[in-house]
Amino acid sequence: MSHILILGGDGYLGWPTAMYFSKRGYDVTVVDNYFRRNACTELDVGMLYPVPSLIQRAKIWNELTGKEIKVVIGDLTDPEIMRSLFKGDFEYSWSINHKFSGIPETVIHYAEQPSAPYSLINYKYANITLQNNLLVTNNLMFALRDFSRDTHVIHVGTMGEYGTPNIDIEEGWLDIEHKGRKDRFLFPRQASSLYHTTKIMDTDLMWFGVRMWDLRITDLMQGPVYGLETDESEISGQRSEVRGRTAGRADSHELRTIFNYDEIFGTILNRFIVQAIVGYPLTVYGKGGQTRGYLNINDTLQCVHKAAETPAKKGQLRIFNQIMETFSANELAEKVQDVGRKLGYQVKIDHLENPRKEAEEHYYNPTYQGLIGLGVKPHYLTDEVLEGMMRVVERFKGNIRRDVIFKGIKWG
Ligand code: USQ
Repeated sequence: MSHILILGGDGYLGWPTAMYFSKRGYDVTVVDNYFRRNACTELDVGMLYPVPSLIQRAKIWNELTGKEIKVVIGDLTDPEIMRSLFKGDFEYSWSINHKFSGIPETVIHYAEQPSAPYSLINYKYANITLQNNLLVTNNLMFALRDFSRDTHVIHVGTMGEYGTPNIDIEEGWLDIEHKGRKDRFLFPRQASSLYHTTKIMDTDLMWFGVRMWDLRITDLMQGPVYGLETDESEISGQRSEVRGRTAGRADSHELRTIFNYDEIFGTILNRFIVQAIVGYPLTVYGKGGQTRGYLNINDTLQCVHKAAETPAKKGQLRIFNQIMETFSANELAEKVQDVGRKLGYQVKIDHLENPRKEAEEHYYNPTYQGLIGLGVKPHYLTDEVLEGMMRVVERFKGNIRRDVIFKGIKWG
């Protein structure tokens, strides 16, 4: 059984990824320090529903499927904790037999502060973002150098590394001809937040590790993700039935991922869905021409799986653009408005003064064929998908806090 280590296994993507691989027969270990949950508590931003601890979720998963997701609670900015995961001299926070699964064949690295607005609240949050993201990545590079150069790392980067250049965006690399000579370089990167800048720096650290130590790394340049259900999270409905409760009640989401709709940790489409349900005018920033590449959370899982099945070669930094389609903020708002209206919601669209410093009208033409070439089958943003999200969110309407939807953290 292939051992897969998921760094940041409690987060929006980490926990669904853990269940996805566990269901497919991988031996899964997750590590997390509850950074995201603690930040949500500290900043009082709320979540759509309460989520059991990582340890509780691993126990529920085991109860339902008989499968084991091993849990380590620890802070990966501590190099000794990172190194212990490769040496085996650590304590599981939860596991059935507490037996080391061995050096992982694959590491999926999500253990980062993921919010652009968080990184620009003030210098303190900027420093937390820089320290967390860069130390975790650097600790991982050195652990690989010292204990396991064959392990394949899948890192989730961001399309925001490229910014919005006035030329087509390639998948990671650009061939340059200069004064009659040619070479291949990382595609120019110019992020508009400090969070996105740490992802550029991650790419540079990993590219260094590949050049110096022949590491094998896949960097996935992901766009904003939407969605709250995956096949595996829906198993939890069965548990409610087993317990004699009605499936679909508020207790049937125990394996569902962390879902934020606030300005700091919520991404645009997830936010718009919640706003539509609670009658809050959709918060389009500025002119709304900001265009990004989007993907369904189920496609994140497929992409990471395909990347794991076909690892990068030794000494290769392989980069894919992980998006399935592009939309402007206005297009997303109009889609949510249309579907909301069909469901009986009066959805208004607002254009707020943009708290961010970003181009509101720009050229955007990224290439994103690589992952589809590996066999990923995209889920597109259809009316049915939007309706499905609204149907889930409306069950938790009573939990939605209007005061956290927009605070206006200024970037400029
Ligand atoms: N936007 C609005 N209204 C909102 C929220 C966002 O108009 O209420 C606009 C933003 O101004 C931006 C776009 O929507 O132009 C996307 O914003 P977002 O908050 O959905 O995404 P972002 O801050 O860029 O970050 C998110 C994730 C991050 C990931 C990134 C991918 O939080 O972890 O790396 O998406 S990307 O955007 O491609 O860099």
